[in-house]
This record gives sequence, C-alpha cells and structure tokens, in this order.
Amino acid sequence: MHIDSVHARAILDTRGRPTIETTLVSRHLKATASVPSGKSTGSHEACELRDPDGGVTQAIANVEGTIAQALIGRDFVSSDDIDALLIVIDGTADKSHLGANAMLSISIAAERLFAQEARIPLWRSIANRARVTPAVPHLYVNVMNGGAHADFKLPFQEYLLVVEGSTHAALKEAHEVFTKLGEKLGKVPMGDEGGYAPTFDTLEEPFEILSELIAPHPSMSIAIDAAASELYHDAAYRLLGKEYSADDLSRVYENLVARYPMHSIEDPFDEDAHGDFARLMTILGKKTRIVGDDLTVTNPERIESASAHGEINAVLIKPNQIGTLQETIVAVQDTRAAEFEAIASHRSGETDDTFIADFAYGIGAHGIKAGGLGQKERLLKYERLVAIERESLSL
Ligand code: 2PG
Ligand code: MG
Repeated sequence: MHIDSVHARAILDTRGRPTIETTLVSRHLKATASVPSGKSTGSHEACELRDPDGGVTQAIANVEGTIAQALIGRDFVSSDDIDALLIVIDGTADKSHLGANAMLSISIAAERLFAQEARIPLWRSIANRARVTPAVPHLYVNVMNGGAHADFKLPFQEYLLVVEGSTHAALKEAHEVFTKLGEKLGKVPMGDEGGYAPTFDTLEEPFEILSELIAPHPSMSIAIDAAASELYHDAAYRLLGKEYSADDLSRVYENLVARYPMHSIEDPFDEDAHGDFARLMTILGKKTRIVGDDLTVTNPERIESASAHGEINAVLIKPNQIGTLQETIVAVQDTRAAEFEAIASHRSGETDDTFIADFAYGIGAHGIKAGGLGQKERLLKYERLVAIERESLSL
C-alpha cells in the first residue's frame, strides 16, 4: 500500500467539541476516520492531544506534518506496519508526543484502506487481524444517563439494557422499552449519550422501573456503569448526597444483584482501588460481570494485572484509550487469554463514524456499548451492526 496523501480537519462531536477527522489516499482508494472523545476519562488512558483552549489544531498539525512525512511515498504491507511506525515516531508510553487522537485517526483510516484494497468488509479485515471468528455482540443500550454525563442527577453514569439475540430483533425490542420508559418518565432532559436524564430520590427507583419494564422480555437484563472514579472524593464515594465507604458500596451492589436481573457492573470502584475490585469479585464474580474500564483502559499491561489479581471478569475495549488498533487488538487477545468477556465501546462524545460496530463484530465481542436511542450518532452504530449482520449472512 502506497500512501499518496494525508489530510486532517476538525469536526464537532456530539457535545459540540472539536475532534479530529483524517483522510488517507492511496492511488484510487480513499478512507476517512474520525475519533470520539470521553468525558469520564481514566487517568491511565493514553493522552488525547488538546490545545490549551480545547481545540485539536496541534493534533491536526501532527497528522499533516510529522505523520504525513513518514507515510507519504512509502509502501506498507499491512495496517500493523503503519501502526508500528506511528508507535516508533511517537516514542512515549502515553502517546503524548503525537497524541492518541491523531494516531487513532490514522490507524482506523489505514485499516479501512487495507480492507478496501483486499475487497473485504471492514469487520472481516479486523477479524483476520485479530485472528478470531466474528460474532454478533449483545447490545448494551444506554437508557438513563447520570454521573458526569448528566450533572450527577443520577448517581451512576449509565443505566443500560442488555439485549441478546440478532441485532435487528434486539434493536426493535430495545426501542420498544426505551419508548415505554420515556412515557413513564414524562418530560425529562436527555443526557450526553442519548438516554433520559431523570432525577430520583433513592438508589433503587431506576432499577424498580427498569426491571418492571423488561419483565415481559426474557432476552433483556440490566447493566450499570457506576464510573465510580467520578464519585470518589476524600476517600469516600458520594451518591445522592450521602457518603459511602468501599464496603458500603459493595453492599449496594450485592443488594442490586440480589434484587434485580443485573447483567454487569462496570467500574464499581475508583480506578486505582484494585483491592476493592478483587474483594467484590469474590462476592459477586460468579453471579454477575464486573467490568473494567477506567481500571484497565484497554491497556494490555493493566488487563494482565487485573487478571493476575482476580479484579474483574469482563473488560471494556475502547480504541482511543490506547491510540492504535494494533495495541487495541493485543488488549483483545489478552482479554480472551484471561477468559474475560470483551465489550467494545464508543465514547460519550461521538461522531458519525461507525467503526466501533465493525470492530465489535470483527473481534467477536460479547457486547457493544454504543449509547442511547435518542441520538443519531448512537443509532448509526446500531444500524451499521444490522447491516453487517445482513452482509455477513449473504457472504
Ligand atoms: C464510559 C464511557 C462511554 P466516557 O465510561 O464507559 O460510555 O464514557 O466516554 O465519558 O469515558
Ligand atoms: Mg465506563
């Protein structure tokens, strides 16, 4: 693959913040990718390069300058080759030189170019690269937003419905329940990820409502992303104005699992509270999924460490937490080696790029977290999965 030109520009994400979109051209082929941006970012994530005013002009300059100079006029045999070069040029542990956002925009565009050249769908090229059998993921559909995504009106950041089955049928079912929930809640604002952002006086109310709504749907269960690093201040967790120790919070989770059909609990404690994760695993690890996100940040070393210490049994995989697809795929392989389930995830600030849908299917992920049904950029990912399902059946 011969790279002829590299261009980048700033586009706005769903929060109206600038993010980077990059286009690579090789002869008659052209591929574009844009990268999402998190709000409740883990402090161990790779560095998203931002100007002091929040812009991405430096990241764009890196793509069109240093990176373009290294790519243009050279031949590459695989997308791994391009990622390896990016990693060498960056030369830092946290991608702070080039910026993980700049690097990932190239990495995804390159994957698309190689898929086009091979005349195979993007998901197939990802599956080949990861050496796994593609599979339809469960949908993790966000229905209520709280935490940092909705001014902490609800304590936990995400209340999700997990829907099993074919994407087409799962999406239809999720939409039915999402609409019923909207009717029940009345006029409430929407949160960052296209789910409702209501207010409740107790921790249990959202779970009472959701478990009642999903009772007629045997393929559905409930998940939360506690995003507990955002709740942790001065050695205590703050939920609805009350302070909780790690043990108190652990009892909250035990109670939820005992009373409601809980599929998974993501980031139940602060990102560095390794011992608390391990203790919760001994209590709930056989009954539900304990998912690492800020804890593991798609970083192979942190996933291996979480496995060695029995801290989790499932992992969120977000390519922009690490900066290249090559490293993301190593994280997926480590996740599989640890016998953890992988959940591919979007970010709370999204674009219309549907890469994560091809990625989730391509790596045979257990699930995909792509947000609520009240925002177009989230629906596009689910719709892409429906199309992939159809496409893969006809191949
Ligand atoms: C999360 C994500 C995505 P953010 O915590 O899992 O839902 O949120 O992108 O803000 O980190
Ligand atoms: Mg999370």
